[in-house]
Amino acid sequence: MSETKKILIGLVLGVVVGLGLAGLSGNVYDIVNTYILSPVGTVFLNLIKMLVVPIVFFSIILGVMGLGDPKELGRVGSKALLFFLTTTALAIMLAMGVASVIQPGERGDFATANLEFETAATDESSNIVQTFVNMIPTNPIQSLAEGNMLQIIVFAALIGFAMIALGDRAKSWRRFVKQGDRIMMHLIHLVMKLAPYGAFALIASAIGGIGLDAVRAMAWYMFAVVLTLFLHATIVYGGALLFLGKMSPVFFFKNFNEAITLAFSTSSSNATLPVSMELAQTKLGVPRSISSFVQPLGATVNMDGTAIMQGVATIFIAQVFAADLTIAQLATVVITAVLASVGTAGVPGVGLIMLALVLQSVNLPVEGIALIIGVDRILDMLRTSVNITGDATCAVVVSKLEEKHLPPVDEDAWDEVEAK
Ligand code: DAS
Repeated sequence: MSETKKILIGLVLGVVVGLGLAGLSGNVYDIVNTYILSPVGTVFLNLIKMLVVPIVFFSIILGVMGLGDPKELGRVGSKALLFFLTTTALAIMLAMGVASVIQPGERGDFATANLEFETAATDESSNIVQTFVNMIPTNPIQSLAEGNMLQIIVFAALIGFAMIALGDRAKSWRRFVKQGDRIMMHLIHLVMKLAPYGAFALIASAIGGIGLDAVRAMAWYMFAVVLTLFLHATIVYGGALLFLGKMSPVFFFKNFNEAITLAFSTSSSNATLPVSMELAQTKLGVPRSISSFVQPLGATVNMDGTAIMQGVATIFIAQVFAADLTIAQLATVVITAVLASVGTAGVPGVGLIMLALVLQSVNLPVEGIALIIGVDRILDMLRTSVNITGDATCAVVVSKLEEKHLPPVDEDAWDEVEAK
């Protein structure tokens, strides 16, 4: 049985158990979650996260060496950034359109909700210039230790360029990096054997903790988010794959679904990176030199699913508070959401923090987040799946656009024994 099928079985069982727990008293859920679900889910998540930094680090070095030319990296990076910013802007505009039609904030009584919400937002993430300046690490060991993805990308890319320049004088380092990458990828395969159990525990814990009342009260809001996520993935990504990537969307989703189920289980783009990069390279034909740069960059810079939640949530909260947004304010929402997503890591729940920034940008009450926080954990799973799908779609599109520029790479030649 395929890994994906095993994970899906884990997810289905987790939903059943989660719904069962949601119907029982809070004490039962607390006990089961504290002593079983949360530990199992956290162990699985931590095992994957343990491998993300070394895999991304080794993979980018090898990927940059595969490009062979800094100008090529500049071309790949600019195409990827253009794709990311365009699809994120499309995502949030689609979301605001769907929310304006469905009107989730007009359906249901939200006056009783207790609207206390501490804004944990920081202004740095909305300052895009600062974000790019901060990409340069002052202490790369600290960047690796903290998992600062953008700084790791810069540090690893510079090492890759140095190894290109050093040529045969860096042969032993090339072999070390290649072996390191092989070891990490083997470890990921070992950890992924636990994925069905981890997926079960994570979704049972999420659904059991939500409670069915919150889902009922927020059904229209959730419907608007899920519908927009589906439309964006099928229309925007499907169209990009077909017309730009020259790839059948059916082929793409058939070969990438293990990464999508992992993103859904973990709610973390970063944790899904090792699997999503490997599938892009081995199943979707994306060269490592493109995949290892575009997907880690996308995990941090590109969050279309998150932008969709923010678009729907902004309209929903505006409706609940009877605030009419002007065209200028809607444009501000689009720009703020796109910029806020640029410097934010792909980890669980980060979209909600960025939403505070978006609401503040148009003077909407940030307390409105208290209305949606109860169902956000489930929506986070779905939007993270869209986030990483967008990153992989970009990698397919850029590799198609770049295929005539990419030099042939013979990584096995790097393993040859040093000439005596
Ligand atoms: N969980 C985030 C991610 O990993 C997305 C979000 O919080 O919206 O992409």
